[in-house]
Amino acid sequence: MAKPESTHQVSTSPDVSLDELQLAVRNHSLPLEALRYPITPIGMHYLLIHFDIPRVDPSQWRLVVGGHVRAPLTLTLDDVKRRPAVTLAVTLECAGNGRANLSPRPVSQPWLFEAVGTAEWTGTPLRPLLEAVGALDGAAHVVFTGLDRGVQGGIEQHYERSLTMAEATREEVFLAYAINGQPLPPQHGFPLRLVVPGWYGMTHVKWLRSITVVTRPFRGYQQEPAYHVTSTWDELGEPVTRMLPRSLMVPPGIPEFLPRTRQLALGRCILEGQAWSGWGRIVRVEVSTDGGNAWADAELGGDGGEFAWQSWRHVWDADQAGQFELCCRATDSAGNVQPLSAPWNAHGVCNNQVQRIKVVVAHELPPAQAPADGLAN
Ligand SMILES: Nc1nc2c(c(=O)[nH]1)N[C@H]1C(S)=C(S)[C@@H](COP(=O)(O)O)O[C@H]1N2
Ligand SMILES: [Mo]
Repeated sequence: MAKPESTHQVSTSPDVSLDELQLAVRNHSLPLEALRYPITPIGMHYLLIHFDIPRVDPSQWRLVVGGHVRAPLTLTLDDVKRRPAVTLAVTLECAGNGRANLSPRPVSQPWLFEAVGTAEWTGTPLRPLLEAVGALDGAAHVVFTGLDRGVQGGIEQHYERSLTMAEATREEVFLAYAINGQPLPPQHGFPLRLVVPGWYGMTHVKWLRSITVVTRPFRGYQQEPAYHVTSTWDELGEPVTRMLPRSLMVPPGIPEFLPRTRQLALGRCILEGQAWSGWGRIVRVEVSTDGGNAWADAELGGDGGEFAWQSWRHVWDADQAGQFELCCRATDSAGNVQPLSAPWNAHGVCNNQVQRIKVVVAHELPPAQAPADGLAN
């Protein structure tokens, strides 16, 4: 196996490098206060783009569905839109979410906790399309290729990933051309992207140009060695698939500009957030106000749908002044519980360790500067 070059780095420095910052300013995360929306407004959804965002002329664009099939198809965007449509709320989370909390830090996009979003995607189911082209005997995998190109690990490539035929033909898998009722914006994969509910973000290939049925496992860079959980660069490890359970909290109170410590006045405080898992439903969310020693059950909110995050809330009686560390942790119906700290791995993926929020509770908030318009809020 060729060793990846550009990603074969870790940093022991607590500070991110300018190289990491270049990625971080291109690929933004969800502002945590956006957890208040069951469906993330488009510009608040996280973004991850490995190379450049392709500019696509929809009149020239085609989707080629072929490979080891009886009747390959070339579709225009209108052809895709004329097919049966589905709309589904799906939570997407980058597999590298949490990477920057690892030590040493694998050098890549330095996510903290918030590389997530939930959108209402509209598109056409994949299975009927695969049935229409008719996979031939021996067809075992489906490769999804994006229009975007670049160099990663010393290898020039299109962004592409595969699924087994069994995964690709699951009912909930579809090709999306709209998000929250709008055509996909360029950054989310215009004109068409794959959506594989429950799976980590790298699976949802954007700017699709082809879907190719193959007989052998696909070994392109983004499939292998990327997106594997391994503690050494010499072993491939286990492939990253579905999202591990995670819960996130809206930071309460008001932030200090830097370092974003929260300030809160004494009294009743509603802690709220969202939780999700690709392995089953969220059955429990617990909250701690002492850094993870004592836990209390949060109340689970309404059903956001099988593949969308679930809201939760908990009333905290902040009746003591002082410093607190708030945490929350989710448990899914498969019995997976979010860990307080997750084992280190070389690519910095699947780190679902609990979020920690520092809060200072004071008898009163520092005196507010009166708004210039004189209107008190
Ligand atoms: N073609 C293409 N598809 C891609 C990517 C990419 O760089 N190119 N990034 C992947 C990764 S790693 C993630 S986490 C998600 C992010 O999707 P979003 O930017 O729409 O939130 O897209 C995935 N699909
Ligand atoms: Mo990602």
